[in-house]
Amino acid sequence: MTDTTVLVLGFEPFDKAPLNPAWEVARTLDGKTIDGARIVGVQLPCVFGKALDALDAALQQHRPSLVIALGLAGGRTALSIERVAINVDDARIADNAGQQPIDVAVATDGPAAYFARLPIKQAVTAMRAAGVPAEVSNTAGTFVCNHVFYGLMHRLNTVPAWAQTRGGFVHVPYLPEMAAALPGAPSMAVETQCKGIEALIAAVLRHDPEQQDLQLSAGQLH
Ligand code: PCA
Repeated sequence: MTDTTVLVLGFEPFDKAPLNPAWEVARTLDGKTIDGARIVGVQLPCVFGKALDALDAALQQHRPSLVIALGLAGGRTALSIERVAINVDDARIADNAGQQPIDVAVATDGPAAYFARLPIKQAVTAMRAAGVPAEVSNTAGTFVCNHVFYGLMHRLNTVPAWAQTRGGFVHVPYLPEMAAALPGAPSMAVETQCKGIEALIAAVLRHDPEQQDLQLSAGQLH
């Protein structure tokens, strides 16, 4: 038996879309085991504030060693591991509860930004080695995804219980069935997205947190 739990969070559909690949991946991975670690998939509401309440409940219930939050970024061509979360909500559209905060802090007592607590370049290398398009992204936007990413990193950095917990955020492309209605839009099958997230989780679990991430430039990542 293992006591290592990996929490994979995936948003519910938003902006009138019927599906969100983030949740499709999280629910597909729920219950799997990777290198002895148990995956728990949890859905997040696409609602400012409520999404962080759901994150808090999931952290309390599952006490994970690793948290990977997933969200859709339509238009991306690869799984995008986010490097940095910023302390601002600035919504381009309303969330699923009709809220549209403009230039509001995620946490009034928090710093401007947090980096992901993940070896992001090691993870990109592992995902590509598994045959899945992956990249480092330097912006998670300013909508509910960045809100959750920042909220997650704020908790990992300020709550003693989560001082050793690793975590970060991955934006995922449209599913092919979504892109079929959006001619020209890039997409990735849910099976491929799952394979990439599994490779990321395995790479993070194998990585010694005391060790530096790979020092590779974008051109050297392979
Ligand atoms: N993507 C949105 C919010 C929920 C999701 O899956 C975002 O990128 O902020």
